Amino acid sequence: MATDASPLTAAIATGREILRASRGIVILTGAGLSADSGLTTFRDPKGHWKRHRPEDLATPEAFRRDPCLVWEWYGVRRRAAADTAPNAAHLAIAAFALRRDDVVIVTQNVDGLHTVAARQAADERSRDTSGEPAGEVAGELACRTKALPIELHGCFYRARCSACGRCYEHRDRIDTSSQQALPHCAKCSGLLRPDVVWFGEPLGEPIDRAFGYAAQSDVCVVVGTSAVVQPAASVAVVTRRAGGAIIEVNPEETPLTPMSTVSLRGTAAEVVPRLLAPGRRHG
Ligand code: BJW
Ligand code: ZN
Repeated sequence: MATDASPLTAAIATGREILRASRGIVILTGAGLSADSGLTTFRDPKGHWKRHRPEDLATPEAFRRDPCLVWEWYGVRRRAAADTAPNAAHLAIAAFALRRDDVVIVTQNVDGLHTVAARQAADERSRDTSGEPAGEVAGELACRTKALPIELHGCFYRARCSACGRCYEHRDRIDTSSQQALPHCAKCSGLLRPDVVWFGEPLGEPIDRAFGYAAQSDVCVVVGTSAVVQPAASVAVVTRRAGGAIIEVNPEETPLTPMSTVSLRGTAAEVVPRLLAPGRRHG
């Protein structure tokens, strides 16, 4: 019988074996995961930072200087995310987190696609187990929660008051024609900003939680991040320093490659479903 003995297939088999023998798995994701849903990354040749300066769009100073420009950029990105869907890698990650009880998803992405995938995977799973569509029942909600990510850099479907800090779910179209037209706080009338983390801002409680899980995990699976932005990239380093393994999924090398146990050179949608698929001997 012919076998597919490509180096990638062999490396995926090694990765699966590591996962099978592991207890505690952190999955750290970045923009490359959503590239397979058609969203733009930051540092690739067609990435945001090749066309815009981060200082003009992703710092608190930029927002103070020109909030209309910053909201405009987030408006464009929100529309792109709303017009797409989780890809096979998002769905495989969510299904994996639902199957096991020791998986934590940590994302730098602000596009909400992990959350959409969590809902889809939970619906799928409860259809499989009960024969009925899940709907908004408590069990399905509890199940879906297992596949919700720790969002290190926030979420662009939330807005936060730049004066009082109150947070709002915010999916409406944004009128960027003037500062007065931008969304304002219902409580104190302060200007709302996207609830995301810009350069120079602290990541707060989510990074502490992510580091805590990373330190106790046997593996960190790193998908689609250039791993140049700190402290997010250090989540994988924490697992490695605690004696765990890193499995990297990325078409390109990154600063994490030299410390990775397995490097899977392919796209997220191509590799992750194969890495995380259920198997006879796989959790
Ligand atoms: C695929 C694929 C496919 C493509 N499949 N893969 C000097 C040295 C070190 C650190 C610093 C420094 N100077 C300043 C710092 C700190 C700074 C930092 O890290 N800067 C470096 C860039 C130099 N960090 C910060 O400022 C952070 N805060 C902080 O440190 O606070 C300290 C503090 C403490 C106490 C008080 C006050 C402060 C905050 C960082 C915030 C990052 N924000 C952004 C934008 C906002 C969110 C948003 O709008 O989206 O977050 S920047 C941008 O980069 C975004 C991303 O989440 C983040 C990471 O990018 P990511 O996901 O890795 O994407 P790319 O494009 O870089 O990589 C894509 C990868 O996918 C590539 O590798 C491709 O090969 C791959 N790929 N197709 C699989 N199909
Ligand atoms: Zn307010």
